[in-house]
Amino acid sequence: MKRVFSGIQPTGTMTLGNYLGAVQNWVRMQKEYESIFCVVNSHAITTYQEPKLLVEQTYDMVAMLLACGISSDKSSLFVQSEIDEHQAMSWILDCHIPMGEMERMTQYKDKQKKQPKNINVGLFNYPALMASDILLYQTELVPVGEDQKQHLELTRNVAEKFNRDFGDTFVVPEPLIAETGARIMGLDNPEAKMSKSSQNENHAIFLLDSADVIAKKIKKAVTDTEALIAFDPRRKGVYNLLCIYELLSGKSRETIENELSGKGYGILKEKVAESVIETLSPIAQEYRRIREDRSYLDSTLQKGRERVLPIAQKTYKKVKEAIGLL
Ligand code: AQP
Repeated sequence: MKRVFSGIQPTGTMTLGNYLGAVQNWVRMQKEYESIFCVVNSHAITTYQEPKLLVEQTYDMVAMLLACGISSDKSSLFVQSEIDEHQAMSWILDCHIPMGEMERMTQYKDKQKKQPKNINVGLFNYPALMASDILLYQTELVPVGEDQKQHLELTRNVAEKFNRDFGDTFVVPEPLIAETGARIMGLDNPEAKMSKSSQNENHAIFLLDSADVIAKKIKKAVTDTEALIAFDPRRKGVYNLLCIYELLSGKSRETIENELSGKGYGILKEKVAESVIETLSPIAQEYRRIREDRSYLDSTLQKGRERVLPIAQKTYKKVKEAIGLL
């Protein structure tokens, strides 16, 4: 089986974007691949996190992944900070990533524009830590959203450069990007991707939102004045809603266009809300059950850590030897 690795930050409640763009695919992948999934809490501290809240949000995310269908038997699920080799490897990769390449990363530039006062070196360096997460496990495939494609390219570049300079050390990973769902956009602003940490209350659907809240947020979603229902990526608001409906209903684009032809945006929004509520309510119910049981969460994480630690240690040792570190 090919090995996949992916991660999610515990920076808030999982959004529909995280679910449709990433986690739903991870659940499917468990059957086909040797799967390693990580709650990347060290990535989360690139922006300030209240310490006690970060601990709780880390457990929240683990419980949410399990509620979505990540299985501790089929996958290895662990928390990034519990394996020190991630940070250590990141420093070594830092020393092999050209400054210019790091400076080109668009996610850093976007975040820098949004909050120019709170920028730290860690945020700039985020892609090196992400590369170390992936390369430590000799990952073959990385299921990433469109937004992470550039970071994966950097990971591939540093792995290839390292292999050229020091001999074959890393597996060079390939991206796995789903056709739809690659990028779910904000309901309030279909130009920006849906994010956990947005401050606008109508921006994202969270997996723990009640049915009423979901319906209200979708009702307020930005559309346009054309009142024409068709999968046209240029009409971003309507396209985003249709993509969400497509992914959740499992219907083809043609079927959806026929079903909604001649109907108004009100009906479209009702259909989207129904499908979102139908998918999310059993997940929220399962989440509440699992989240209560801290010892189950701890033992699941322990099991995941024990499985992946030897892989990380082996790669890190190989890398140190290759570059002459005692
Ligand atoms: N809107 C999205 N559409 C599709 N995929 C998405 N992902 C995130 N947002 C969308 C994918 O979810 C996985 C986990 O993401 P993350 O939590 O590690 O970081 P992120 O991409 O920064 O997610 P957020 O929600 O935007 O978090 P904040 O607000 O904290 O920065 C990744 O595979 C990502 O591609």
